[in-house]
Amino acid sequence: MKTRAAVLHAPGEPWSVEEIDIDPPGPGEVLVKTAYAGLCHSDEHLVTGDLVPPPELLELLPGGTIFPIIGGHEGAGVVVEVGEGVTKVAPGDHVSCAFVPACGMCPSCAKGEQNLCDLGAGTFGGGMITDGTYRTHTSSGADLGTMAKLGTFAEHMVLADSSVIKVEPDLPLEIVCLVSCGVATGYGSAVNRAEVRAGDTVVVVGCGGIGSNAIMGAAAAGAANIIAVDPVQFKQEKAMEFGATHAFGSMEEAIPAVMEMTWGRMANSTILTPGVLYGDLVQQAMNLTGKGGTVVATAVAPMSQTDVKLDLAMMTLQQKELRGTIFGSASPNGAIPELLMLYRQGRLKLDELITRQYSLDEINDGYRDMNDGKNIRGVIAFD
Ligand code: CXF
Ligand code: ZN
Repeated sequence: MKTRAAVLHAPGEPWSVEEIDIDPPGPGEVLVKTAYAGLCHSDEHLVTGDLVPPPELLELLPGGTIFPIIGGHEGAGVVVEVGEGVTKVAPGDHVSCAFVPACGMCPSCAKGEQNLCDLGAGTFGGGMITDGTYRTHTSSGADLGTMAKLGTFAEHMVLADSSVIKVEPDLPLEIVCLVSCGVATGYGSAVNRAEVRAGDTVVVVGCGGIGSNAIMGAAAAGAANIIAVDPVQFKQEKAMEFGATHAFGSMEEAIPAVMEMTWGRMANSTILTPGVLYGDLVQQAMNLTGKGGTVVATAVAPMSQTDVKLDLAMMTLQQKELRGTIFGSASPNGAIPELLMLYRQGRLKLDELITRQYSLDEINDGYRDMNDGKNIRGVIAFD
């Protein structure tokens, strides 16, 4: 059938909203009518080229490229049709999307680390998780890839059943959308990866769609001091609404205050959630973090970047840790229902994350607003 999607044909180009062809779901797949898609910075990383694999990796992919690609890896919708053998969901079910699929059977899934599911290895390039072929095609018949095996910037999606999580039908689908990347990633960065404990001092660097949730995660874990760092005044103000206790424009400016509030011991953890993670931010985060503390690298860094500024001797001598995280180190099938339960109880301010809704045709306006620092989260609302 025909549907509409925002397609990126090459880095540096705008999103092209066009009619595409979408096939029926194959075995183990589901057809979803998209309700909302989040404008996360990670899709912008495709536009800037930061998330485009380097040539030595690209040449291993079928066709040697990830383009053209349907963007979007944060989304929610309603199941329309299921393929052969699907028992996890049925038509009419409301689902959240998982940008890391969970097969439930690989060693990572079996150990409760679904965010590291072996199926996630093929997030970039190639076709469906199920059989490697494509369900989406341009109007001229070329295969169309999907961001993180989802492609939520489309009115319809054909997804592997390992990429969807059934949710309660009375929950607002825009909220079900947000938990699919930003909320889970930010909240989990604090709760699971930084392992924030009651009484901790936590610094969150970058207070957009991910950092705002890291602040809420730190607050939920009982942090005593939550220091928000963002150059944009509006984001600092929102950070205080989400539970930050202090806000500063830069890491450098935050240093004296963190020193004073911790009697010189510095933060237990610093969580890096800026729009782009550059290597020179790591040592700045280490400087804010005390002995035995943890720096969590959550934001996506350019794939071509291999240099990091790091005082390795002090990291060793002060027993600090630098930790990466994907999906907030949580299991999508466990975390998404939990986060939605906290929302239902009024313990997570998720409505407040959405700054503005856009139509699919307005997607480039949405990303311009994100880049201009106007949005905590913009979402595309489908009909
Ligand atoms: C990203 C990481 C790269 C794949 C898509 C999701 N994480 C958060 O936005
Ligand atoms: Zn994201």
